[in-house]
Amino acid sequence: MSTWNVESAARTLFDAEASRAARGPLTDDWPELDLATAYEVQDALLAKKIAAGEQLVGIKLGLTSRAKQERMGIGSPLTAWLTDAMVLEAGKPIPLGELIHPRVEPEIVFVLGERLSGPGVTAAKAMSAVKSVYAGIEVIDSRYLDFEFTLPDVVADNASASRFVLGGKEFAPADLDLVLEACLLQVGGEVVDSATGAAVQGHPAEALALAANSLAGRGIALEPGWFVLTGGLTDAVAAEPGRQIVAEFTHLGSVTVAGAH
Ligand code: 0L1
Ligand code: MG
Repeated sequence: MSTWNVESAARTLFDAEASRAARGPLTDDWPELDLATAYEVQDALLAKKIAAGEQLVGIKLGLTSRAKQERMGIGSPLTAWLTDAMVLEAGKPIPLGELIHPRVEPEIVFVLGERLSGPGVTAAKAMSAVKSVYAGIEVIDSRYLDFEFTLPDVVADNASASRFVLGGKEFAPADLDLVLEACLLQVGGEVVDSATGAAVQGHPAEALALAANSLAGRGIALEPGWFVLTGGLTDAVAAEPGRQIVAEFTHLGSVTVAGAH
């Protein structure tokens, strides 16, 4: 019988992040770890962050696009927590010295104006709860060696959440067609990937509805003011010292990050 439990798994992942020491997947040691228990580990990890002084500021979805699902070899979207410690101010370098092996991906980000509570949330209902839309970049940093994990592993690890940056312009949802909103991902001045908002579950509002309905299964509603990262539009690219990465959107504007030297 396994000696692992929710508390020991959460402690292990919390310590791995704090000490910048990647480890093998939890499921190598705890093969019985299932999805429901993995979300309990994720919640216990959040509790540790809050006990350490962080505040909950929203949620992220992960693996909502085919590009991300194919790259990570996992076909199911997932949700995870965002805290204020993950906010990277625009123009600030990615603090590589605090991270393990960060990667960068472009995202469409919502800020909620109303509470959103499943089940039964449709994309239209989800969109009506959105106050603002932003261009965004997420910096992910798996606590597992080489970003290799199963679905329960990555759920337990808070979906590799690490940092996120918002673009400088706020948009009303009614002013945008997010299905057609295009994004070019540029590294060092060269376009390396592109996608439109349709890449995220057909429409980023579908991802938001998915999050509201899946969190409802755990008795959780999405609160006004929360950020919602709807998931990487493209595959992620590695952050390196001085390497400039730009997510340039058609209407949302552009977001630039660079790894600290
Ligand atoms: O890429 C990963 O580490 C998987 C989880 C996060 C994916 C995402 O944020 O879209
Ligand atoms: Mg992401």
